[in-house]
Formats: sequence, structure tokens, C-alpha cells
Amino acid sequence: MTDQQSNSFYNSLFDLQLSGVKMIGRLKDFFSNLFSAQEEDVSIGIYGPPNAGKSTLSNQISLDLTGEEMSDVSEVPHETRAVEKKEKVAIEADGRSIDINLLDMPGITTNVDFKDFKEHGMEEDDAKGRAKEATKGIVEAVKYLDDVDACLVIFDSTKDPYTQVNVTIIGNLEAKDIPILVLANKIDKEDADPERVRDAFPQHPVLEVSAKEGENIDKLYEEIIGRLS
Ligand SMILES: Nc1nc2c(ncn2[C@@H]2O[C@H](COP(=O)(O)OP(=O)(O)O)[C@@H](O)[C@H]2O)c(=O)[nH]1
Ligand SMILES: [Mg+2]
Repeated sequence: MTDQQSNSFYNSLFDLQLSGVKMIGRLKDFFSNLFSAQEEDVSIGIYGPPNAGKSTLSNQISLDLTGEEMSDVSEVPHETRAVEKKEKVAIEADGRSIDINLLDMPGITTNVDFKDFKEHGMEEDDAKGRAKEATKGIVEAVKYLDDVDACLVIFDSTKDPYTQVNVTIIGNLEAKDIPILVLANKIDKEDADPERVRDAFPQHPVLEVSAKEGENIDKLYEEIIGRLS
């Protein structure tokens, strides 16, 4: 990111923090929050750092519930550079059902470096263009915090989740009173250590999943239904 982009990124975060404080008096109770939201569907944003598995999870849910995928998945970071939406996806569990709008977000990070894309075989000009788009995507993801009713925040359990930007994402969601479910993803991997996610965010329950293998996705539906209906 250039200094200017990084300033505008932090200004957006700052604005969010301010509006978060203003909103503290707003719908504190989760049920009343969702009750009013349910009339126009519940929008669930999938947030987290790049490559945590946001798009894999979105596809897993979307494929399961609608028969269609919704996002491109890649090991190259920032494959998702604009918000991907799938509307009116019906989630069912325990004999109950709710309609949600799924929003797959660009990964949020403070460090977009075009050299990372070059390492994945991209030409310099393409890499620079992609870094610019990725930066725009991050600002879009942060702005969308105003439009979501609840969030899944997903981390890669093989990585250290305790980073400044992850703490800032969770902190902003808390300040805005947006219900969060934290997911520790990639538990199919041998070096997965979901306890690190629990240790980093002890104030939140953590559900262990494998978006790729579909592990515990039924539990995810139960959690969403249990909290939102
Ligand atoms: N082993 C494993 N790999 C995963 C899992 N979820 C995502 N991945 C891989 O992680 C990489 C990034 O996934 P993607 O969904 O594009 O991440 P995003 O940037 O957060 O949207 C891809 O290579 C995925 O195949 C998982 O549960 N287990
Ligand atoms: Mg993605």
C-alpha cells in the first residue's frame, strides 16, 4: 500500500470506530436486532485475513444450499477483490429456517505488496494492478461493516491469528455491536492448532471447521440458526 492508501485505510477504520461508538446505544439485544433484520433477510459477512478460506467456506455453504458456487478460490492471496454476494440462501437446522444473504469479503490486511503476486508468477504490471485492486477491495470490505447484520470471522488455524489487523477487525465488530462467530478453519491440516485462535480471542466462542472438507458445516448452520432465529 502507498502511504496515501494506507492513510485512507486507517481513516476508514477510524470512521468506523467513531460510528461504532455512536451505535452503542443501538439494538443491543441480539434477538431484537435480528428480529428487525429478518423482515428483509439477514446479511452475513464473511471476514478474515487473505487466504483464511473465506471463499472456500462461501462456496461450501452456497453449493450445499443452492447447488451453485459463488466465488473463485485460489492459493494466490486477494483472489476475491470485490464483495461477492449470494442472496436469499435458506439455512435450516433443528426444524427452523432463515433466509440469509451471504457476503464473501476481500481479505483484510495492512500489507498488500505487488512482489507477493510476482512470486506467484505474475508479470510486474499485472502484479501492480492486482495490488491496487486488492487495496480497493480491503476498503470496500471495511465499508461493508455498515451493512452486515452478523459476521463469520474466519482464521487459518495453521497461522498465528493474533495480528494487529485481526484484532482491529474483531474490535470494530465488537464496537459496532455486530454479532460475531469466530471460525478456526483448515482443521484438516496436520499443523492446524485451533487453540491459538481461542487464545487470541478468548471473549468469543470458536467453532473449528474445515471449509474444504465440509467438516462441522452442519454445526455452523446450527449456530447461525440458534443465534439468529
Ligand atoms: N487444507 C485446507 N485448505 C483450505 C481450506 N479452506 C481453504 N483452503 C485453501 O486455502 C487457500 C485460500 O482459500 P480461499 O477460500 O481462496 O481463501 P480466502 O482468500 O480467504 O477467500 C486455497 O488454496 C484453498 O483451497 C481448508 O479447510 N483446508
Ligand atoms: Mg476469497
